[in-house]
Amino acid sequence: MNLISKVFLSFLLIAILAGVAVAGSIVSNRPLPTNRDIYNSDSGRGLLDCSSVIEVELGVLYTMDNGDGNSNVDAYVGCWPWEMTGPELVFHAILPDRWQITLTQMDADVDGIILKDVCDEAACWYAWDYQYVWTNSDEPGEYWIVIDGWNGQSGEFAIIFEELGPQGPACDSLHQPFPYESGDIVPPGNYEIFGNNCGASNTLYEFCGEFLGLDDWWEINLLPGGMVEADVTILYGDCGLCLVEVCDNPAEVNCLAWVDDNGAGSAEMLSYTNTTQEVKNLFLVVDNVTDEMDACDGLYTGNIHLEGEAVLTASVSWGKVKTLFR
Ligand SMILES: [Ca+2]
Ligand SMILES: [Ca+2]
Ligand SMILES: [Ca+2]
Ligand SMILES: [Ca+2]
Repeated sequence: MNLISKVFLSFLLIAILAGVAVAGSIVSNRPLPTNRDIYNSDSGRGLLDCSSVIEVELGVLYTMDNGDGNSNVDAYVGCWPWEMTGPELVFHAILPDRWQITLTQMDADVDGIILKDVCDEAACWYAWDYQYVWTNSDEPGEYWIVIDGWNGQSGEFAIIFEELGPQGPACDSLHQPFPYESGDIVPPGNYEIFGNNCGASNTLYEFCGEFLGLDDWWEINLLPGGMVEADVTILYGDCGLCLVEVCDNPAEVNCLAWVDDNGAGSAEMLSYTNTTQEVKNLFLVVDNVTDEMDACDGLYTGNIHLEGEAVLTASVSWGKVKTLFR
């Protein structure tokens, strides 16, 4: 209940505050506060110490301790429901069109609070618990990023600010589900997959089910007679699956199968048998069912079950694939 509540609330906050310009991966076992006064109160404005901010250089990993900062702000009113009674460190950044901030917790549970245009806790634009936060539309500008300790905590953390390039076509960002070398025959079996559709592109939104969310792509080359069965769950969102034959031109994807039978948090399953005499170059598309273009709900898990054989004809390097598992 706690996890779901937090995620739900977090995305509600995103929608209210940021117009879904920022997509984040917010996952935590931390319970929601029982005292909501801190979230709704008027107290705690204008207290943030902006006199000694850390100037950000893109691409540099900062390993720091918020215990070196002052503890002036306990609440980010109307923006983040948790009591942030630990000390604050404030970063100042001029960010490019598309960017990503990665926060790694080490000794303590600190959170990131993004202030836009002005260094004032009342200007809270977005906040997140851990991992990375990135933009899926252009949001250049001047930001202050506060690293504050939840529940009085302080300790070491690492943070890096990076520029994201423009989103490429799906063919540039394929995942390979099988742990083999290019050209190997892949034996029957069950292969686990996981990913995060936030940060993916939205290549497929028509022609194969109307799936407006961001979509993540997996490549499967099926030998004649081979059968593939996929089940995938977007943990906190509504999953849709497509199986298509082309990754570079959405208008020619030739949709072989698609499914959206169940709601948020539930698995979707589809299967396909290659009844031709040719190797079929297939792409499993994990998509997000949403009313909003380019929305995403993040983490997903699933399985690709193979009967008969596939062959790995990797069209992208493992290096590129690995970068997707940041
Ligand atoms: Ca604080
Ligand atoms: Ca945290
Ligand atoms: Ca889509
Ligand atoms: Ca669904």
